[in-house]
Amino acid sequence: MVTTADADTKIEAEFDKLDLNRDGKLDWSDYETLLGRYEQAAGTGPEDRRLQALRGFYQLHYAELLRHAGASGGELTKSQFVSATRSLTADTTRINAAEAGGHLIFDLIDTDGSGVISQQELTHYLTTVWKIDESEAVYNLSELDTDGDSQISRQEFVRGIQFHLDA
Ligand SMILES: [Ca+2]
Ligand SMILES: [Ca+2]
Ligand SMILES: [Ca+2]
Repeated sequence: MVTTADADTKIEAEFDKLDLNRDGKLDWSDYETLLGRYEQAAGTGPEDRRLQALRGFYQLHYAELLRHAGASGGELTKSQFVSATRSLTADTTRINAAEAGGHLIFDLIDTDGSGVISQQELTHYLTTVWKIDESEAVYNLSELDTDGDSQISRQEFVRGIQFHLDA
């Protein structure tokens, strides 16, 4: 059983990940930085439809977070982000953000369009977008690869991402 405190710790870690300029606030400029990294990882330009879809997703998701936080300005503090994420996760009248985002991100990581993510594709994504170490990327694949075939299927990825965010 996952406690509320555990869930909050995960959401706080998510905030730290997203606050890319490390100013303790989440605003749209952090998402722009993130989208720029996705563009770099994809090796394409802003005309890439997968990137456009991801931008649209983040815009919608961020607007929903602001709405749930009751934020008057265009930024969120960490505590506002935590409560807004919890309330958004509980809001079943909206799309399942983790699932929708997971599919879009999968499409971008699977650069050769094979329908599965290889270790090479995952490492490229994680080191470019999230600036994590290659060894950590290897660990991440083993975490997501539930059937042990050394690749991540779409289902494994989307389920893994959801668990990561919702649990
Ligand atoms: Ca920030
Ligand atoms: Ca692939
Ligand atoms: Ca697998």
